[in-house]
Amino acid sequence: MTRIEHVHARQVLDSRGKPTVEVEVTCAGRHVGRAIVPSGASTGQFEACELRDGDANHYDGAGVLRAVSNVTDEIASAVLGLDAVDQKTFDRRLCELDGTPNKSRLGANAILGVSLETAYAGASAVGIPLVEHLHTLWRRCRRTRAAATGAKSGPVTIGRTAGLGRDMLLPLPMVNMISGGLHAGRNLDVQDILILPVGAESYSQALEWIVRVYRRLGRLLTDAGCEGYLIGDEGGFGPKLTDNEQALQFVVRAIEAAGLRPGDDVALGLDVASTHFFRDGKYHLTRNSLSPSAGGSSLSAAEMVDLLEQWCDRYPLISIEDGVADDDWNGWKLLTEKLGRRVQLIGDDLFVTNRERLQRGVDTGVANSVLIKVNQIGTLWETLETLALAIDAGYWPVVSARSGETEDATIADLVVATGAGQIKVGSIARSERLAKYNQLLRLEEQLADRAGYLGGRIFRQANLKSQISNPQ
Ligand code: 2PG
Ligand code: MG
Repeated sequence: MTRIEHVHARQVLDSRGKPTVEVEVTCAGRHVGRAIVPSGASTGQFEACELRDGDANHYDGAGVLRAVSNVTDEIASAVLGLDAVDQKTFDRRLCELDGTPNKSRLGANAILGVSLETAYAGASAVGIPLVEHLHTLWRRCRRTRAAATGAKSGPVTIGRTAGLGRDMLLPLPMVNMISGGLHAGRNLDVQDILILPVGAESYSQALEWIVRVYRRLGRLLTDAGCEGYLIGDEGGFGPKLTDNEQALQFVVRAIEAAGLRPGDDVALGLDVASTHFFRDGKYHLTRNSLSPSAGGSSLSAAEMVDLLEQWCDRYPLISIEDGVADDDWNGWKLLTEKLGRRVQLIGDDLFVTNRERLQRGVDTGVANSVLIKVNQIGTLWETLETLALAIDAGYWPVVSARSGETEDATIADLVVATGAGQIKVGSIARSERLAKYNQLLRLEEQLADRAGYLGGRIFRQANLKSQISNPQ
């Protein structure tokens, strides 16, 4: 048993210059790394609560000094002496101490910092790298779940999720090329136009293709007079375009300019983040000129789904996140009925990494994939539990960063350790993004044959790719 001896926290800044919580734990007389908490801009209303000071004279109210003192006072006293290796008991203690359903008393930012940092302490106590320790925790979580539910410890849906979640896997990266929505001053309605290098044979090859496409895209945008050098919060280009669909066309052209085949080598993904333009039961699009048949700029859920279907017909799209809003369960049902056999439908704002919300989705047949963000739920163990539920239910997990990030690269180790199969951490510009991509390169080298790579085969297993039509 390795007991927590000291917990320290401080306020540091994230990639948008916004304060966030950094935590350090001392075990066996030494510091063991540090964890820094990320923060979203397009946050879902059902996420765990991020505690901000609200003092207008200090970082415009965004300070986290209360969260920091919650760590150093109440949380530190409660966890001193606990075993750093027993993450489940540790995280339960944190949840009980907070006592609210959404961690609003102590703050999910305070709690997550301590939870993640304890994983570093646990790894150091056992004397193994973080990724190995997380893999042990993941296996323990799946065994616990299997014992509780009577389910076999392994994917229940053979074929669709074969290989996912079983062993360590380098992930298929889903990478932001063009940023819109809240991440780029609402230049576009859609928040992210992403690429998935499904034809790459390894993680490092995937990364090289991504960089190639990104560079070609910058040149194409610049040549077209569309500011191919301005970048959004996550490092994707933030051009002022007249239409959402124009962004898709630019990315397809960039893939071709990179000498790669749209669809077969590199497919497209979207994070529509539609919750953020959903009001009074309508989806209010401001950049929709190319699709007038979809019914103008204020669309019903059915028209929104039709628009997404048209895009799937015209472009090699294989993944759509938050195509409809986080509380539009009927819209989600419709979307899943129309496109669920054809594309990956990711619930982000919809599920907020929350087991109960994901279970509702599974029970009602809504979506087929879930975004996993550690700070949406607030502890590592709960994150693992949601991942385990997703894998058992045949939902593809995509581990994701936030738009406000730091040099903390824990999620790179997490995605490999759990074999989740896919990761989304923004573009390949900005160091808080590269911190994760580079850690994955290290893990690829260090783990060698111990970690597999399914890459785009995840999609082939579901026979999705054969249904993707070529772009015009
Ligand atoms: C998302 C994330 C990351 P944010 O919507 O998926 O792209 O954005 O962190 O702002 O919620
Ligand atoms: Mg999202």
